[in-house]
Amino acid sequence: MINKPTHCDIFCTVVDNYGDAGVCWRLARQLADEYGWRLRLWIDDMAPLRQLAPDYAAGPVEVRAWTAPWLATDCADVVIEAFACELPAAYVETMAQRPRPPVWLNLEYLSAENWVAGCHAMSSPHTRLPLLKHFFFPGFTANSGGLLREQDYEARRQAFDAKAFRAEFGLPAAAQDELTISLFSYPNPALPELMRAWAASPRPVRLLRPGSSETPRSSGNLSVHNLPFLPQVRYDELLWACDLNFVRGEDSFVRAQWAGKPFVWQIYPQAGDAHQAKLDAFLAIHPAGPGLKAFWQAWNGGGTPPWEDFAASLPGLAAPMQQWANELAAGPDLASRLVQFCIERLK
Ligand code: TRH
Repeated sequence: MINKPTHCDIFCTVVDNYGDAGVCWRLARQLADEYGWRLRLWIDDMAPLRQLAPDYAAGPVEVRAWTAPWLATDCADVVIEAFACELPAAYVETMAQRPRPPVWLNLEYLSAENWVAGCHAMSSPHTRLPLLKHFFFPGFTANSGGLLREQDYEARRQAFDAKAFRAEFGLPAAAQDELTISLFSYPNPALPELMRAWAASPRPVRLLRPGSSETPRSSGNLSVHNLPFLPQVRYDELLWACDLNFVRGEDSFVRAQWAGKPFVWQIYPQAGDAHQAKLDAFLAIHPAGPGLKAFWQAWNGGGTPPWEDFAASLPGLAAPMQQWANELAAGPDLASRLVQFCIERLK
């Protein structure tokens, strides 16, 4: 009888960009670091991981290439398939051959939509084998799977030295009224107009673009700097160093919330505008007022983002953003909910 799961396999297929690898790596690292689980991360494309975690080979997670055809391997106590990727058929057979089947989880995408609470932790039996798959939904409420957040997050944030960070990347010390902004976005037709608004802004705007290969074009009151694509642990530092963060997708969106600073989310666009419901659902639960909501809607395809109004609302956003982060952080994080979920099923 297994009392404590110690061995976990996470399977990740990289669909595009960094989010699939980013979420899987973050979870794998946390389960290994904080719970002492023996982690294998099976991933079908190493390229994003090399950027997110250049030192991934140093452990504690064992990163394995997910090859086709699949090479037979033993099966873990806990098996996590990320974002409904399909496990190798031979591995599933191995799962079914264990005297006690593993806890099998499908880690889903994050959404603030109401239906998440009803679907989180639901199970579905395998059509042929004696296996049960559970759906694990990240989310913002107590009856969801929660959000990824490391136990040492607050300590790292407290220890962060913004001046040293700026110096390391060759940025001048922040002028008194400067607005430092980070920008991580999908191609966005609203950006050129926003850059014009920044150039014409009465306050100096310093725009930091991690991982950008575009020629930086400073003009008027806008200074643009390209930064390297930072290792994942250091991306938090960039968010802490800025007054306003533009983020996208899933993982950077969550990190911007932990940073407790004003942020603008560009949601991952889906066919048929399916993402709009997801955006609306988050805006409905977020406490920031109409200024932020109008700007976000515009940034996500709803016209020209009203920069002047939004800039005027920024000082008033500091408190609600931090309060939102505090409220979310008061609940258990995703890894601890997941561990608890597995322990209950392996008793
Ligand atoms: O890269 P993303 O757009 O990822 C995705 C994918 O498109 C995925 O298919 C989709 O399903 C998902 O979004 C919703 O955005 P995301 O999720 O923010 O992932 C980016 C990761 O890259 C995140 O872990 C933060 C990290 N990052 C760094 O580590 N350093 C950097 O310099 C930057 C800019 C990001």
